[in-house]
Amino acid sequence: MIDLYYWTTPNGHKITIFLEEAEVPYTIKPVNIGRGEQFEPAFLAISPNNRMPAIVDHAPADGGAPLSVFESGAILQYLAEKTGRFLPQDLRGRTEVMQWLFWQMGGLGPMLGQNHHFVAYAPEQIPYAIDRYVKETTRLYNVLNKRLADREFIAGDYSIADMACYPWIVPYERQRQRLEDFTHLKRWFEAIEARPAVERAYAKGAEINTKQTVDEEAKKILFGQTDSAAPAAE
Ligand SMILES: N[C@@H](CCC(=O)N[C@@H](CS)C(=O)NCC(=O)O)C(=O)O
Repeated sequence: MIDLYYWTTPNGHKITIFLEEAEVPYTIKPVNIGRGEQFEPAFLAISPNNRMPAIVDHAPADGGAPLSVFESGAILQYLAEKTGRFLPQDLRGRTEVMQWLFWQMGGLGPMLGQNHHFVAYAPEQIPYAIDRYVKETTRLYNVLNKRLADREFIAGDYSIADMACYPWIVPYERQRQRLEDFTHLKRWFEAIEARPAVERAYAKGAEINTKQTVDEEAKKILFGQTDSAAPAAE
């Protein structure tokens, strides 16, 4: 029912986690971003920002033509609304989940992405940049740790907010963090890691790609993008 345009990165894993948890039938369409497949016109037609993940729903609720969605937060929201799972319907519960989902999309993801870039991928080690993003990562981990001090999951029951945050904590060592320093975050992380659907999601990823995504060729593609990488307006 759902085509998932996917590669094995934290933003990709968010969606396989949801689909496995909700047991929605889906087909993975691999988009090898390290080889430039995100620039193929057919993919850009559904994801104009040349980023995965994206989905195409062949059976949308309105019964109309196939519907595509890009941006992992929008995809999680769409799938939650479609299935009625992992997003409360009452005003307060829903608002709670959505604000943490947006926190992940606007803060945790982008900042930890910069951490990965300057710690692991940048052609030179820039102490100022490394320090800035490692410290910001620690600050965000602390925010999540505090949030989890008196609750099992980030917002009410297990939700799309947890699914959005978890894959970004998986590379904690590379982000120069120690989970032992964040007691509540560690407990939450280990509980999600042990969920069968999460295990299945990561196993699916391992079937698609066993190599490191960012090799030397990928660096040229991913980090050499200029304004001309975006398709020009007609
Ligand atoms: N805000 C977007 C970010 C997606 C994103 O950055 N995807 C990366 C991999 S994690 C990508 O496709 N990169 C390809 C590129 O940079 O050309 C989302 O959450 O979906």
